[in-house]
Amino acid sequence: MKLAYLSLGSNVGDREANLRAAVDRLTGPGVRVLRTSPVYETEPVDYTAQRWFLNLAVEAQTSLFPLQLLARVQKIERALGRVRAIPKGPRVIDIDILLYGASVVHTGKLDIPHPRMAERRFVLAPLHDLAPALRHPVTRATLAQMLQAAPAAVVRLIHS
Ligand code: GSY
Repeated sequence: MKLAYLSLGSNVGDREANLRAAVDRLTGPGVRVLRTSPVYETEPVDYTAQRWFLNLAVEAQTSLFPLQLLARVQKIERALGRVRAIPKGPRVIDIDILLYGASVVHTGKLDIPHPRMAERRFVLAPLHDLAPALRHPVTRATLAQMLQAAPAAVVRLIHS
């Protein structure tokens, strides 16, 4: 069993309902959601001319291997109607695997820890709410340290 942390985001349609639907679908064979973070409204990064996102983080216990977990989240993204129209553009749901225990994974399909998590306040703020003392398996920085060092970006707490 591993403890995995995932980041979820939505900026199309009923963003909150999309997040809830994705969290509900995560629990299933081999995956149990233990905790979800508060929800944040966050300014878009990378492709900025789009609606603001709602983001949250999830802590889940899983017996799936990383690529099996990736297949599960991609299935949920497809089921909720994600279409990859514009790269980094609007999406009904985006689910990223951030951490998988203290494992480091590099395949052509998947990199864990998520390679851009240190630059993304929209990832770090909700993740920090779940596990402030957790350490990045490579840099050994705590999430509290990472959040403090992350580039400025607006992340607004919506509700717990
Ligand atoms: O990588 C996740 C999708 N995404 C987001 C997001 O979830 N939140 C914010 N604030 N900006 C984003 N840019 C992308 S791409």
